[in-house]
Amino acid sequence: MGPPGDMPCFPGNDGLPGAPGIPGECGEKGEPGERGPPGLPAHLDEELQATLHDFRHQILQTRGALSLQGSILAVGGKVFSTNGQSATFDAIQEACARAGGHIAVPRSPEENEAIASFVKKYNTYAYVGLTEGPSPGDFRYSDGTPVNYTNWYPGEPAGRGTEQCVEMYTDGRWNDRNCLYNRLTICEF
Ligand code: MAN
Ligand code: CA
Repeated sequence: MGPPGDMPCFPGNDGLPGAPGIPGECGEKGEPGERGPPGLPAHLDEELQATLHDFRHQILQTRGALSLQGSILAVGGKVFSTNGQSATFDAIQEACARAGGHIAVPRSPEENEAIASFVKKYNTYAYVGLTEGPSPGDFRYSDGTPVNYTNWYPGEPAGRGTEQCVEMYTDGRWNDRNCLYNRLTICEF
C-alpha cells in the first residue's frame, strides 16, 4: 500500500436556497397622469350622434309596437301600462316597482282619461296611487304631497278614515275604498 494522497476531495452540491426575507416597505404613490385632450362638442361627435340616433330609433320601435298592442298609453311625459291583472293595493305597488315604475295616479283630466280607458277596456276598477293620511279625507300621493287634482264621485270620499285607498270607477270617477280588494294593476313610467 502506498502513502495517503494529499488531494482534497471535490466540493459537494449546493445546499437548498434559504427562506425568503421579510418584505420591504411599500413605495410612494405615483403622480396623477396629465389631463387628457378636450372632448368634441356633442353635436360634432359622430360616434355619439350615431348612438343617439340608434337609441331614438329603438325607443320609437318599442313604443310603436306596445301602443299598437294597446298595452301602453303615452300622455304628456308619462307612459301608463297595465298587465290586465288584478291585485291588492300593496301588490300593485310592488309589481309597479319591480317593473321600474309606480302605481298610476292621475294628475290631470288627460291622465285620468288614459287610466279610465284601461278600466273600461278590462271592465275592472283600478286602484290609483293615492292613500289617506292620518287625518280623515286628506288623500296624498305616495311621496306624501297632498292631492291637487281630484275626480271624486259625488259624495266621496265618504270613508272618513275607514277607506284609505282610492279606486277608479269605469266612468273615471273616484271612490275611497278599503285597500285589500283586487283591482286592476296600472303602472306609470
Ligand atoms: C258605497 C259607498 C262608497 C263606499 C262603498 C264601500 O259604494 O258608500 O263610498 O266606499 O259603498 O262598499
Ligand atoms: Ca268610499
